Amino acid sequence: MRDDSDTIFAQATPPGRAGIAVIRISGRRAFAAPGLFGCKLPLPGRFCVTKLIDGDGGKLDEALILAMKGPKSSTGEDIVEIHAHGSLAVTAAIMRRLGEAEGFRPAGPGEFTHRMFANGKIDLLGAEALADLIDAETDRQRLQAWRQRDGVLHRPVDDWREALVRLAAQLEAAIDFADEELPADITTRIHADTKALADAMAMVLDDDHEGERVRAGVTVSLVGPVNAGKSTLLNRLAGRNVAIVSSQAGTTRDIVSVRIDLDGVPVTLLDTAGLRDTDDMIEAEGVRRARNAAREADAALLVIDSSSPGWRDELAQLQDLAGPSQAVLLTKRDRLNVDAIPGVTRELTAIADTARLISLESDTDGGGLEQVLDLLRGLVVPVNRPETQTIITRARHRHALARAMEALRAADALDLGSVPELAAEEYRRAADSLGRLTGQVDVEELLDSIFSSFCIGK
Ligand SMILES: Nc1nc2c(ncn2[C@@H]2O[C@H](COP(=O)(O)OP(=O)(O)OP(=O)(O)O)[C@@H](O)[C@H]2O)c(=O)[nH]1
Ligand SMILES: [Mg+2]
Repeated sequence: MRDDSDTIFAQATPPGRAGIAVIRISGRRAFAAPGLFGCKLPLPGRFCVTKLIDGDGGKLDEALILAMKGPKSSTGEDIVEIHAHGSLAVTAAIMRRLGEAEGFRPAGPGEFTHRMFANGKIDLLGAEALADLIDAETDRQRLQAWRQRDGVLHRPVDDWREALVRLAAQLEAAIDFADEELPADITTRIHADTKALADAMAMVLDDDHEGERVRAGVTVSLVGPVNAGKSTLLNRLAGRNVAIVSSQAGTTRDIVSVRIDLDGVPVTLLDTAGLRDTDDMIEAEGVRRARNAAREADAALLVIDSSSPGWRDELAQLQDLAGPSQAVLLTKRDRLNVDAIPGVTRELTAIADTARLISLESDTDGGGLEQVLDLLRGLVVPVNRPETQTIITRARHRHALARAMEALRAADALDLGSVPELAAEEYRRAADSLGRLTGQVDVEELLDSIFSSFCIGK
C-alpha cells in the first residue's frame, strides 16, 4: 500500500455514463477539495448544492458536496464526497483537477477500506465481508456478507482468545508449582478446558463448506453419452435456449456454461460434449474437456438416456469418471415402455438415492424439472443445517481456525505436569492463528492480497 499521509480520491460509482457519479476524497487535505472548485466546504455532516468551477474559471458542473469529519467518518479521516453529473467529461475534469492538487493522488484498489482498517474502523473479517457484500449477486450472499460484517465469526474468535488467555494464566500457575507436586485438579481442569475449546472450533469447522459455497458459488458439470439430453437439460434449467439441441449425436462440442441462482447459491452449470470414441479431432477435444469437467467440477450430474439398452454400463463408467459428489439422471422416461418404468425406478433406487428417472422434452407439468432441481439442491446446498450456524466464509478462515484447533489438540496431548512450557507454546500458536483471522497480528502480506481484490473507490 502507498503513503497513508496522502489525500486519496476515486470515483466510487462505476465508470461510464450515469445520472450521478460519486467521487470520494479521504485524508488530511480532503476539506480543501471544495476550494479547488471554487466552492465552500459544507459544515461536517451537512451537504450543499453548489457550482463547480474549473481551472480556467469556467463552469464545470453543479454538484452536491458532502463533508464528514474524522475520526467519526467511515475511513476515520476527513472525507468529502462530490456527487456530480455522471458524464465522462464531468468526472474526468473533476479527477484531473484533484490529481493536479498538491498532496492529492488517486486511490489504489481497496485503499479506502484499508484506511478504515488502519484506523481501527473495521477488522479484517469486516473488510472481507464488505468485499463480499459488493460482490453479492444473490440474497443469500448478501445476508451472509452482512452476518460476517456484523461479527458472526469475530464474536466467537474474541471469546476463544479470551479463553486462551485464561488457559495460559492457569498454566502459569502450573509452571509455578513445577518443582513441587502439581495439584492434579489444575492439570485436569486445563486439559478439560483445552479440549472444550478445541471441540468448539471443530464444531464450527464441520459445516460442509457451506459459507464458502454460498460466497464463491458451485460448479456442476452435466456429463454423459451423446444424445442423452444434456443440452436439453441445461436449457430447461437456464430457462432459455443457451445450447443447441438436436437429434444428431455429437451436437455439443465445447463447454457451454450458464449461471443460475439456486436458493441463493450461485451455481455454474457446464454442458459438455457427449462422451464417445471419435476420429473427429475437434469432437475428441470436446470429449477430453468433458472428462476434465466431470472430474474437476464441484459436482457432476450424470445424464443418461433411459431408452438406451446399455444404460447400466454407461452409468457404471460415468460413476468411475466423475468426482465423489454426483447424482444420476436417466432421461427420456417418456420413451420407455410404461410396464418397464417401475422396474427401472426400483433399480435406480438400489443404485443411489441421488438417482431419478425423468423426462424433460415432453414434460408439460414441470415435474421432471422439479426433480432435477431437488437433486441439484442435494448436491449444492448442504441439508439439515440452519443457515445461521455457518460462520466460515473463506478458505483463509478455515485454515486459521484449523491451525488453532490443531495447536489446542497438541497442547491437550502433552503431559502438562512435566512440559508446561511446550503447552504454553501451543497456546501461543493457537492465539496467533486466531489473531490472523481478525487481523490482530502480523498481517501485512494478507492485507495486500485482501485489499487488492477491491475495486478502486472502495
Ligand atoms: N423423447 C424425449 N426426447 C428428449 C428428451 N430429452 C432430450 N430429448 C431429445 O434428445 C435429443 C438429444 O438432445 P440433446 O439435449 O441435444 O442431447 P445432448 O446430450 O446434449 O447431446 P450431445 O450434445 O450430442 O452430446 C434431442 O432431439 C432432444 O429433443 C426427453 O426427455 N424425451
Ligand atoms: Mg449437447
